[in-house]
Amino acid sequence: MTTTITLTGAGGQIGYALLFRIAAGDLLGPEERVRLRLLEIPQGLGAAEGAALELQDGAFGLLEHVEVTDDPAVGFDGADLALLVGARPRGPGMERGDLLTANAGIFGPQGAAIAAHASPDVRVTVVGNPANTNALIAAASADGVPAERFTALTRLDENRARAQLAQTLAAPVDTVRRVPIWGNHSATQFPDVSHATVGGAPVADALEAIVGDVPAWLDETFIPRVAKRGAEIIQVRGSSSVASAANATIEHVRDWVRGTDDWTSAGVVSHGEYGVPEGLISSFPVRSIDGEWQIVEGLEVSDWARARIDASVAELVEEREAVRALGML
Ligand code: NAX
Repeated sequence: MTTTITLTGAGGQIGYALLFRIAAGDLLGPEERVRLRLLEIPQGLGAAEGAALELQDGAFGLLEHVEVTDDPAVGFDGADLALLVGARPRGPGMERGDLLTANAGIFGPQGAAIAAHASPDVRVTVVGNPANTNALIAAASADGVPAERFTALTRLDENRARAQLAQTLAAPVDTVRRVPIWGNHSATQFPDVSHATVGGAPVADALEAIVGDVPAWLDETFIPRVAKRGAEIIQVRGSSSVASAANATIEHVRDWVRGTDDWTSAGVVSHGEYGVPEGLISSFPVRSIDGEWQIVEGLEVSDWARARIDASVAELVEEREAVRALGML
């Protein structure tokens, strides 16, 4: 079998980190061949073409074909998976409204091109920021494609949260499970340890033995550390997260296609679950079953957690209102 994968922003940093892992079979396994379509803007074509030359030099057995283009109609032609990584970064003096407008101008037309040219069961993952609202705009512009086919990446935030917990508990990271992210991929996100387990036992008990006052530790240490990890990476590394973002993207798409054995996190369309207004693309605890994300329902949400979920969802509502006010939804 061969899967056609479109990657936007293929000439950028995360694109460069993603391409070689996809070609090596990390996304779809060692049996599935891939066709890559690299969509860039004219200024990014050289970098994408260079990456395509290096892909050729990798002599990857699973890689059938690579096409580089700046035409969305060509870029999304027959796409089974679309990874929307390219976005307009916030430049000096740019207001939030300017950022939303610039990105609406990218994700609206890309959503329309996906509807017109991609495979009917295309799965879209938005990485480019503001990821949730960009996914909302793309979904709204993709006539005939169900909104469930559009998702935003919050897996990196979940991985950061699990890694912080593992470090605090001195436990292997793969024994820390069920740490969903709620809301927006932004500083308001809520990494939720209420249902988390370590080695199958509740994390709360283990945490109390180590940090003492768990609610204070969550508010003052854990939540800000996870929510501001992107800024910490920029400060230490001198540039934003790249390989960890590519890794999370691989895990998100792989789980969507192949299924999960436990919860994870993804920005998916709300049908009103947990009081999140219908139509927003919000992060939830999710499972992937038969190739579809399903929101984990029926979880008990404390008043403390509720307030944090509501704050992040309020930001998503504001972003939606701002895009609507610009006439872009
Ligand atoms: P780079 O600036 O290195 O690359 C972006 C690439 O996108 C550039 O090559 C640019 O030419 C291209 N591009 C811009 N507009 C395009 C369009 N209309 N069509 C096709 N390509 C286009 O950024 P990079 O470090 O790769 O980050 C990419 C995006 O990921 C940014 O928006 C960033 O904020 C976002 N991130 C999202 C994360 C998440 O967890 N959701 C985490 C990592 C990252 O911060």
